[in-house]
Amino acid sequence: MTEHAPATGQAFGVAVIGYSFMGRAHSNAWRNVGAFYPDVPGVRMQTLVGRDGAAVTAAAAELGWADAATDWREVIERDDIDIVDVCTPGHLHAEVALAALAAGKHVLVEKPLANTVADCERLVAAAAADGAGRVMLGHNYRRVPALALARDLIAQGRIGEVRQVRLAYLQDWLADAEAPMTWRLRKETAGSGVLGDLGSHAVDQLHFLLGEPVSAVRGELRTFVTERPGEGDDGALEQVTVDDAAWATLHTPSGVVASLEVSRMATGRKNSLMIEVYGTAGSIRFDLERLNELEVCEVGDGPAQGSTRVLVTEADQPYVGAWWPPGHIVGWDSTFTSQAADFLRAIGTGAQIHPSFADGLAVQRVLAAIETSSAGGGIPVDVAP
Ligand code: SOE
Repeated sequence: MTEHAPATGQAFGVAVIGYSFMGRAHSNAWRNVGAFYPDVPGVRMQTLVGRDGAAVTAAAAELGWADAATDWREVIERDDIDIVDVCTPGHLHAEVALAALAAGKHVLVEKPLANTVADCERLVAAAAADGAGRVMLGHNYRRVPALALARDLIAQGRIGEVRQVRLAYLQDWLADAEAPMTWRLRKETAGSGVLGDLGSHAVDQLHFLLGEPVSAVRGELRTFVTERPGEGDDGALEQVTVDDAAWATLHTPSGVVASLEVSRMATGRKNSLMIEVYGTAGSIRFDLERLNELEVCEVGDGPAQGSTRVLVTEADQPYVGAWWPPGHIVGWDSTFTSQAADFLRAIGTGAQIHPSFADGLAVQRVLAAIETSSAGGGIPVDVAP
């Protein structure tokens, strides 16, 4: 298969590995991308892959896939598959993505890229190898119109020199101590808890909005509920081996200082990624629970000085034109569709796409440094470039 053309016919055959929450969100994106982005190469929703044959067959029919399979190794070798979309638990990301790259496929991986720095480094090397397909990391919030606009405003200097950033990604689906174990609560499958799950999004947003890496951290991890009912019928308690909440102070080479707070026990917060960027000439505030809105403050004078609520729904604003008329807001799901469109466009043109695997490695190095700092009682830790 040449880099930019489907192996068979005029559409790229897609296989999604995994059919839980992210598998469903990605299926929705592959199903809708052609309708909202007719300019990108076409896709054929070929195969949905999962371990339970009956369950994945039912999910494939429900989500619009041509067929279902239980053996991802067989699927990624098929000639009718051009794109492999990895939506498995984190401990399988590297194995599946490396095999798909070796098979000459284009590869999209859900965040975080992998559970360890070493696995991320292997993926970066494989993606750079001759003949590798295009790759992309699924930090979908880069495709929220308000956050893409925020990045543009910062890059244009509209809030001046950035000094201070506040990041908090808060959910509460684990606030109940009786909420049962899942793969996300075991280190061997998730790598870490909320730090990798939600902290990876927040750190990637810091990199995205500022255009520079994190160079040093101090951090603390906390597990509030150390054991939960297991998934078996007997309800026996199982040890939680990952973090419930994490805090960190992040430093950048240009002198920006950011605070990071992530939790999946923040009672009342359902999916609140709050970002505040404070510059010398203004500031920006965003909350994912109000994802169509951006609060912008540009220092001025006169009686109207203050913050403005911008409803980011104008066709000339990032990632809006493909959707609806002004004021007809988009949803969380739209970010996956816009992400799929950018990936397909990059496959068609051969252009570099972000987040790349190198972007994922940069995030993982920050997360690993936070864990090292926490283990040392909050000591300052430099982040490898
Ligand atoms: C659960 O915390 C979760 O589904 C994350 O895994 C996703 O990355 C985030 O977008 C929504 O919440």
